[in-house]
Amino acid sequence: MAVIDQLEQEKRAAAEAAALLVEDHTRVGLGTGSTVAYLLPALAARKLSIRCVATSPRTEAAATALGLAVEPFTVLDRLDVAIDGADQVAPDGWLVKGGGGAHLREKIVAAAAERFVVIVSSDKPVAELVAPVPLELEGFGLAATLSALGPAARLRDAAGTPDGGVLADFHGAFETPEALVARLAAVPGVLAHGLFAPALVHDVLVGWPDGVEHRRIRPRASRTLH
Ligand code: A5P
Repeated sequence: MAVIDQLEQEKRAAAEAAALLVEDHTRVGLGTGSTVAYLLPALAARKLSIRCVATSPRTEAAATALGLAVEPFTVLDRLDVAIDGADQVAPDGWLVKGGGGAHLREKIVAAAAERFVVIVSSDKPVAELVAPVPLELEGFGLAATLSALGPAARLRDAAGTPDGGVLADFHGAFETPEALVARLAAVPGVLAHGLFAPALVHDVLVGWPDGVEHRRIRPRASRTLH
């Protein structure tokens, strides 16, 4: 089988396994990307009574077209579960996300969820995280922000985000994710970065050629039904 086809099968398998984790009458955060694209039909097929929020306009459009009830993320204060892809997954649960430019909303949704489930194909687990790390920058003072970040930060050739942010990537080396998080936090114009700490991550479902591996990163919080 071609490598691309194999990876697509792995994404589908991880996404379908994640769809089975969603319980009826819950609030669900929907991520963004090609792996989540397999989640949406699998979730819709279960015909659950769930309330969803989407991390991007494209996920919202796809989910709505499949009959999932998507609402703006303005009223709900907590989610029972959020499911999303990732660009890199480290053994300790650190993630790089944002290849699709939705990392600000994705992090807000992940942080609001009692359980954050990451779905990836077998090319995403890495020994340690490496650049590029996606950034979302404030347009006001953009040149000053880029100057503060140094030459390792480069604007992405992409449209701005739905929240008015400017997409960029950090291409430099970093010792640890914690060190880069601290460095980015010191620059006020950085609205978001694609480093997700293990404290946000409960489960990682990795699709492999012979099945789906379930990595448990942190225990889930207790869930209340709404
Ligand atoms: C979107 O901004 C990203 O965080 C995606 O979740 C990530 O890039 C994984 O995307 P794929 O599922 O397409 O690999």
